[in-house]
This record gives sequence, C-alpha cells and structure tokens, in this order.
Amino acid sequence: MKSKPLLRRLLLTLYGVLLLLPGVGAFAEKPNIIVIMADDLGYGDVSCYGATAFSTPNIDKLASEGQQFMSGYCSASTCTPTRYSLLTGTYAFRGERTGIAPPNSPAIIKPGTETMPSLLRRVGYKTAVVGKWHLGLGGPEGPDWNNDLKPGPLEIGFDTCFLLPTTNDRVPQVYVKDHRVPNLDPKDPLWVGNKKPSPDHPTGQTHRDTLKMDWSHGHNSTIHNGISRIGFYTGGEAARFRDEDLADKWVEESVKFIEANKDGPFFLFFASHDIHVPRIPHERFQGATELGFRADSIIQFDWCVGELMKTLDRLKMADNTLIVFCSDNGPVMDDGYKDFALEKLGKHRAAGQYTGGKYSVYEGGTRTPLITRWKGRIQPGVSDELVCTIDLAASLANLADQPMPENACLDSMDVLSAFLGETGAKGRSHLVQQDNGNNGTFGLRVGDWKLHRYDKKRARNVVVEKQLANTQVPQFQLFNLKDDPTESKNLAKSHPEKLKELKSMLADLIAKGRSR
Ligand code: NG6
Ligand code: CA
Repeated sequence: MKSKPLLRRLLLTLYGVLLLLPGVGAFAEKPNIIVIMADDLGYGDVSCYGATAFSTPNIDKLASEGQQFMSGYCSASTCTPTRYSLLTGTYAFRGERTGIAPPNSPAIIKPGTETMPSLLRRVGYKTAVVGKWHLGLGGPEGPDWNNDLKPGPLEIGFDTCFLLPTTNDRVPQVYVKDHRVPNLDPKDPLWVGNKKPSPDHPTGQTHRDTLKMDWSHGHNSTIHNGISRIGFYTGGEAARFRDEDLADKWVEESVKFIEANKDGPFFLFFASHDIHVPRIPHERFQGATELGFRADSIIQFDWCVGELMKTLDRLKMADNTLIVFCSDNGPVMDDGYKDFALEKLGKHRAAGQYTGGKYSVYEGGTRTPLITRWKGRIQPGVSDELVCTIDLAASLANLADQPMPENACLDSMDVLSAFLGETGAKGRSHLVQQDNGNNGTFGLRVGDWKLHRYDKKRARNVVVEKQLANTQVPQFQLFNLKDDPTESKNLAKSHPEKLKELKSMLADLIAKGRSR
C-alpha cells in the first residue's frame, strides 16, 4: 500500500513545520510557570477540599480544570523552611538558620546555591518573585535597609522581585523592589531593630488602647497602621504600606510582569501574605464571610487567583502556562492577634479531617491544597499520589529540559508526570516532614505509614482548634494513615518491626545529607 508512507511523510512534515512555529513543539514544553503559594492556608480552607462555610470559586475552577492532589504537601509546617526547600529543593533541616526568620535576618540561601529559578533562568526563563519573601536579605550583618539589600532573590536566580521582605506581622511594613525599598526618603531613614529605640517609642504595650486590632501574644512592639508588630522600627514613613492594600499590590505587580513577558517563557512565584496574621483584608473583602477576617482573607486570596487566571485568559496564555497552587504550612487560628478566628470558626475545619496545623508534624501541618493546571496539557482529575512542594525544583527543571546537577536540590524528586497527571504516573515513595528550623521534630510518611519523632518530646498545635498547647508526647509515635487519618492510634507498641524500620529509615535520610 502506497498511501501509508505518503500519509506518514505528510504528517511528519506537518509536525516539523509545527515545531518551528512559536508556541508549539519545543516551546510548548517550556510553558510559562506560575507558582501561587498561600500563607497558612489549610487543607480544608478551600471549597474544592471540603470547605462549606464559604466558597472559593477561582481556586475551585483551577482544580476542576487541572489535577487536584489529595496527598499534596509542603515540606515544613512553618514558612521559612517550606520556602527554603521550595526554592533550593533541599530539606530545610539540612541548612543553617532555616527556622522562622527574624526581621533583620541575613539572606538564608547563599548566592551560588542552585535554585528552581536559577535552573529555569539558564534555559531562558525570565524569573520573578512577587510577595512574601521571609528568607532574609543582605550579608552576615543582615539587611542594610537604606542601601542595596543584597544578597537577596536577585543573587539566587530571580531577574526581578517585588517583596514583602519579612512577614506582615514582622517589622518593617515596606516593600522591596529589586535591591531597594521604594519611595524611601533619605531624610527619613529606616531603622529596624529588636530593642525599643527610645523610652517614648509607642508600642502595643504602652498604647494598647489605640490599636485597631489587639494582640493576644507577642506582637506588642512597634505600631504601624494601628497594629503592633514583632520587632521595632522607625522612619521610612513615605515607604510604608497599608496592610489593606497588599493583595492588590501583588496582583498589580504580577500582571505587569506577565504582560511584559508575555512572549515567554517566564517563571513567576506569586507568594501571597494571605492568610497570615495580622489578617487585614482590603475594606471591600471585610465581612465577605460570617467567619471573620481569617476567612475574609481567604476570599481575598481567591480573588487574587482569579485575577491571575483572568490575565492569562486575556493574553491567551492559559494553554501555555502551568499554574501550581500550594500553601506554605497548615492552618492556625490565634497566631498572635485577637481577630476572633477561633470564636467565629463554627463548623469550619481548616485542616479538613486532619489533626494538627501550623507548627505541627501531624498531617494538618503539611498536608495542604496542591493543584496543577495547564489547559490542554493536564487532563483534569484528582490524584492521590504523594507529591510535595520540594519536588517542584527537579520536576520543573525536567519540564524545561534542564539537566539537574548532581549536587543540587538534594531532596527534590522528579515527579513531573504525577504533577502533569499522566496515567499511571507515580509520586514520591516517602516524605520527611518537619516543623521549624532543625529542632529534632520530624514526620516520615512511607506509603500509608507515618512516623513521628520528637527529640524534645514536645509537640505544638496538635489540636488546631485548641492551638498553641505545648503537648507532652512520646519520642516516637507510629500511625497508619489509611485506617487512622487523624493520627490518633499510636501503633508504636503493637508494630515494633514497622517502628524500627521507619526509625532507621528516618535516621538514614537525615544522616546521608540527601535523599535524591
Ligand atoms: C511566630 C509568631 C507567629 C508567626 C510565626 C511565623 C509569635 C508569638 N508568633 O513566632 O505570629 O509570625 O512566627 O509564621 O510571635 S510563618 O508562617 O511566617 O512561619
Ligand atoms: Ca506561613
């Protein structure tokens, strides 16, 4: 039969022509990438993961058009270590000073470290981070707020940045654009420190009755925008932001970056401060739910996700842009301010069915919403494969056809096909979970088994609704997540062999210095 080879030749020619067209073929596998990371958003905090007290239509749309992971994790139950491992692909407990960073923290990721953005930049991606940084700025002395703030994101792979440099509850309330605090008046320099700068400096303790949101623990130092914070600062008045405007600013800066790089490929890390304390959504979202500012901030965050999706639709980029949606740690109710999150919680379960939350290695601490969407490339569906934000570095490097250097991203597994929802694709086989820094608290999930290890025999935030309880716990606990997803039946005594196996596996994973 003559027609078959002819047809094949025609098809091959057509394929060859298509490959040469921009936006198709080779380029189609170097999609734009947007990683959207929420702050303190729990597994049960969005309606596609079971929330019913309010709805998150934009995040739900993302899930219905992409892969929704039911066993998706961040690597730690606090912010700094999760962000550290997201960018470096290495577990944060292996690094130094990787716990919650103080206001004057020096840059934690050292220049020269291979990162997700440095890998992508090498293959032509324009890279940006917009929003919360919380990974320190500056050399060993810390940030020089009135001069060049480096090293920072631009020294580890980002072409540009627009940051909330610390956290919204830590001083100072200014933005950082590339290396500088914008709008800083040299006649009004910014000073940041951890001691009261003068006896008459107003604080959350001395001027408590003037506050628009009262503090419940910590958070009683310098007052800005009627809210007292962690740490002290003076000056920089013209550069200061209003908490109410942060979400709009992240969207505005991100849309600018997307528009400027619409010919792609680009990588945008959209790091929202929502729903971290102090939860002060814009006036138009205040009262959006019955649950107070915590849930109102979720609605604001959902709006941000919608704006990013709309921008991609407007620029006709939804089918060459991969969106990854995730959170940096599980939920917390009272994290230092009296915003009535707990009092107004009602039946809402921020960690879904899971136990624990922020600060904890129970599932609620790290099992968080994780969604991937790439229209036309990812088949919509739900996946139970085990994937973690730490895997994005290796997986996205593979997607961009960038070989992974042997000594980089030491714990990042290439689970690209699972992220893309390919049939039969496998996630990782095990995952180490941690709480904060390197303090001897670990979780290890292997299949359905889960080991907890507490070298200090103390656990925080075990019951998220009771919260900051510092609970005494045995050094080791063993659970079977399939039979006992709430981790309430400790099987350490009844399954000594399993306990031994997981204990030694965890010790090995820590000692080896890498798991890849
Ligand atoms: C804690 C803060 C908490 C929050 C957290 C960091 C107190 C009492 N608590 O130390 O409010 O800021 O650090 O959160 O100060 S994270 O999401 O950025 O990790
Ligand atoms: Ca966080």
